[in-house]
Amino acid sequence: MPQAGPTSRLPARKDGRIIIHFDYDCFYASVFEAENPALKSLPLAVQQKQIIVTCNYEARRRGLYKLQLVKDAKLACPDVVIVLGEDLTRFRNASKALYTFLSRFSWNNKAERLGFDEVWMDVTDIVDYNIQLVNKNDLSHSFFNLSKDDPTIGFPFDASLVAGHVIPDTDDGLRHTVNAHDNLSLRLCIGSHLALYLRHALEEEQGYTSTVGISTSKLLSKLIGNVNKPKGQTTLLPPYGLKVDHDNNNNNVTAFLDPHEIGKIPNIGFKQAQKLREFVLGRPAKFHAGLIYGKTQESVTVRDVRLHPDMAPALLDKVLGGPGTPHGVGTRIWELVNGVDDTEVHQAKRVPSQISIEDSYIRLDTFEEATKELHMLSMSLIKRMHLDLLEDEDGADQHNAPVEQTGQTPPRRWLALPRTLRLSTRPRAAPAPDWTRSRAFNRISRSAPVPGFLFNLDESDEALADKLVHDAWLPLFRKIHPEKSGWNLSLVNVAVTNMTDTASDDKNASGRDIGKMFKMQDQILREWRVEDVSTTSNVAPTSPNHLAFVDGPHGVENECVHESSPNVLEGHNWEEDEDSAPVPGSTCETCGLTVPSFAMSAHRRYHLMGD
Ligand code: DGT
Ligand code: MG
Repeated sequence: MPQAGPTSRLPARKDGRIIIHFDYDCFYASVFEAENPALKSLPLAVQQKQIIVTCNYEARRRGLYKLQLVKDAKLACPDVVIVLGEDLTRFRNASKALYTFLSRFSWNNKAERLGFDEVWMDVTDIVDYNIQLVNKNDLSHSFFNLSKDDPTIGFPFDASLVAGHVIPDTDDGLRHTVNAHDNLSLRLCIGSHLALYLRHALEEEQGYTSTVGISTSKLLSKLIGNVNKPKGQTTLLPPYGLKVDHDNNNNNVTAFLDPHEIGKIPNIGFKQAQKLREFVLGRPAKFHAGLIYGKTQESVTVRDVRLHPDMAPALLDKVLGGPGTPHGVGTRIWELVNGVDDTEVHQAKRVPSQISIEDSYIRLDTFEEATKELHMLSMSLIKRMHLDLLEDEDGADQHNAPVEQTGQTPPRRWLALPRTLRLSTRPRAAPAPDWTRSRAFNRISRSAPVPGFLFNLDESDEALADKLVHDAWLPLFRKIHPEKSGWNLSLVNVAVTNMTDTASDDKNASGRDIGKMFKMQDQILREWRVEDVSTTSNVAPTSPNHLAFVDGPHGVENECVHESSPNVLEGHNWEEDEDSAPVPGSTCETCGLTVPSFAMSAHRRYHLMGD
């Protein structure tokens, strides 16, 4: 029996934190502009395959938009400058540099990236420190301390007025005046000034503009930021209210969230949103109509779900449940539609939990071609390993320490050592007798221990890649595809996973001295030995479908799921970052393009608009 009444079970919202969410404006285009500022005044678009993945605001002013077909973009704006964005290295590096820049302002190190272009910072400690220092009788003449140790580091600010936009809007369009005796109001106001400072610092010192949201959770800060794009910031004002009521009196959180289409709520996945639409409408939602955000009768809002009769976690469990559904899904969704999100902003990770490189192919069906592709992927993998997992002996990591002008590479050491290699392929299904081809999403994977030579820094990348292909990838490949021909691959992914941190001094770390490590290599590798794992080995298939390994939210591997599992392509997940998710990401069911996981929902909307 579902528990009764939307007002009877109210999730508690903790408003103790102040969280800032950053989304860089037209990120890929901005990376090219930062490299070549002359591009700033031109309409600039970044192309991947046949799609404009993003464009700068000059291009948007001239009618271009994200995820437009290249041919349409050229028609709309014949003088558009198009740059190729297939190689993600420059975006990854820019993303890391910006993240490092922002993290330096953090005191508690709680700065977390989502994909390449979003960052959350939990600035509760900085705000709480500063609130003690403001004079409540003279808020306008405040000084923001950016350091606890040095009171001269910071900036003057007016703590009586929130910086930037607010929701709800002020009636007179003027800046919102803070009630000095409302603690949450003052804390959010202090957070808004820090956000303004950081936004300007990002622009002036790094050349990137951003769109920022300020609230008390990851969910609310991300969504409120979207309200004023680009180069804007928005604070969700109190009262946040713990009471759910139909008219949203005294509750700016539900008043703000309620009009959102249910599929727009981060962490509510694509298929979950479809189930919720169906449930509220009482009939299957028309797939296409239901997904054009805010424009059709199929649009089901947060309010429709939240205030549905009998709405409660147990009912949501029933609506969303099924095989493979994570435990507690009903409670989680119930909380989200009520604006409750207590998930933490994770502390910065020094090293990724896995490094994964992949490419997709129209046709890859010969052993020779596969060998060539594996070599290319290995070269990228080795370069990424060196960038992300090595630091100079003096402690600078490779992103901040380009090779010296002298050409001499300073001595380097490994920050972390991956223990497992994983090869995945995605075969295309054979055509049916009528020559139609069903779309295949299932990957097949095999794993093996990382061979010790991969950590040898004296060999060239080329030589290492060659050895890796012959000693590791090809044996795994033959296990996945024992036949010399007869297959056709749409994707190949190579990855190193299962990182062992060598940088910390605790007793679990393997020690950071690479010289010592090589001496101990055999011993260490024996300890790491991982048996070759087959995707089908630990779960008996219940259908003729292949089983595939997918990457879990924490870069967890070797989770077996069916091709049709609802979790494979579910929407945004806070826990996912660009390093732990395979790059570029998941496969679009419609066009087969590989899209970064964080961008998948936007990509799907693109198809729906175009169809
Ligand atoms: P914004 O935030 O609206 O000013 O524009 P962007 O370009 O920052 O867009 P955002 O934040 O949705 O995505 C960040 C980057 O991710 C973007 O610059 C390009 C890439 N991206 C976004 N959507 C897709 C997609 O569907 N496919 C691919 N391949 N890349 C995408
Ligand atoms: Mg962006």
